[in-house]
Amino acid sequence: DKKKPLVVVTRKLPDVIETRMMELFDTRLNPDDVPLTPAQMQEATAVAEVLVPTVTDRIDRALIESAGPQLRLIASFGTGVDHIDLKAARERGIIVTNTPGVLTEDTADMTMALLLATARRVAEGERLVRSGQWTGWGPTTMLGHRISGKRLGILGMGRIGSALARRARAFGMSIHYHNRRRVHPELEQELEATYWSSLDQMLARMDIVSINCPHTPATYHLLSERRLKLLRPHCYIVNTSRGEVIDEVALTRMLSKGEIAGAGLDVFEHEPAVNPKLLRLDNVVLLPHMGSATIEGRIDMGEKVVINIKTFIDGHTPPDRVLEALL
Ligand code: 8YV
Repeated sequence: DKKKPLVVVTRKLPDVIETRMMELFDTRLNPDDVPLTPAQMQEATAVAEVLVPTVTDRIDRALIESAGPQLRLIASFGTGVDHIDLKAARERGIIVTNTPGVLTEDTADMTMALLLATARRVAEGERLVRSGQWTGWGPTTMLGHRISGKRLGILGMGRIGSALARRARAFGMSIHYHNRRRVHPELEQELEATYWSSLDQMLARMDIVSINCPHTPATYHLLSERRLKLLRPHCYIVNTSRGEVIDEVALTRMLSKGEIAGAGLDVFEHEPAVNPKLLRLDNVVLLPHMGSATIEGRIDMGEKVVINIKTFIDGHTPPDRVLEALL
């Protein structure tokens, strides 16, 4: 009877997933749900055959190079893989997998929620009622902007971008996008989406811009200060991708000066730290990275992790292997 492989999980996962993992593998869980310290991560990678990290774990080159030779698979619980040094993993022959697809709809829903909350001042209104300072309805108070008939510019037309486009279409918005590659004509037609090969030109013409691309070296600060300045002052920004895609300091400065109308942010450059200047602004809606946070989604993600590990252990290529070239 072959010894079960040691799987080390860095964060608390849904109970059903943890139970399944315990059945299938020799699993070491983290019941406290406090992220492992760097020393604990070192210890984990020294013994694990399979590591199951999340977005809060930094799997950098130093950690990968100091890992024991038994580490063969990093089965990340999440879709974004910017916390993992893929090149270092490849050089060590370590396979990396993620959990794409199962959080697409949830993240698109949250993007729509943030878009609406930002343009229609939902969070601000809620704060007003809770504060006890609400003096009653007024014809010119708490006015936001209509979203129907407006132009939504989607930066990154992948799975989540397309799911957002479908929702925004139903809200009467016109869809525009920038992507490295133009999407399939059939998809473009279905979404009635206009492709902009020039990001700069698109930015200058949108009413709302949503970030839906992954964070890679190529997208780091893609919305730089120079590009943010191309936006018209009534434009809103929504980000459910990664904070690093926007220059947060420049964004904060422009939001305070009213050079951008508002922002709905689910992600930040230095999570969980949030620029204190952002906290003082009323024209921003700030969420604690909860784009994919549904009970159903977390179970789906966990099931994907289990399948990836199981397939790998059975000697096959796991279905969600991440290849650097495709990012
Ligand atoms: C998760 C995410 O919260 O999947 C991602 O890329 O950002 C979120 O869905 C996180 O990844 C869990 O590891």
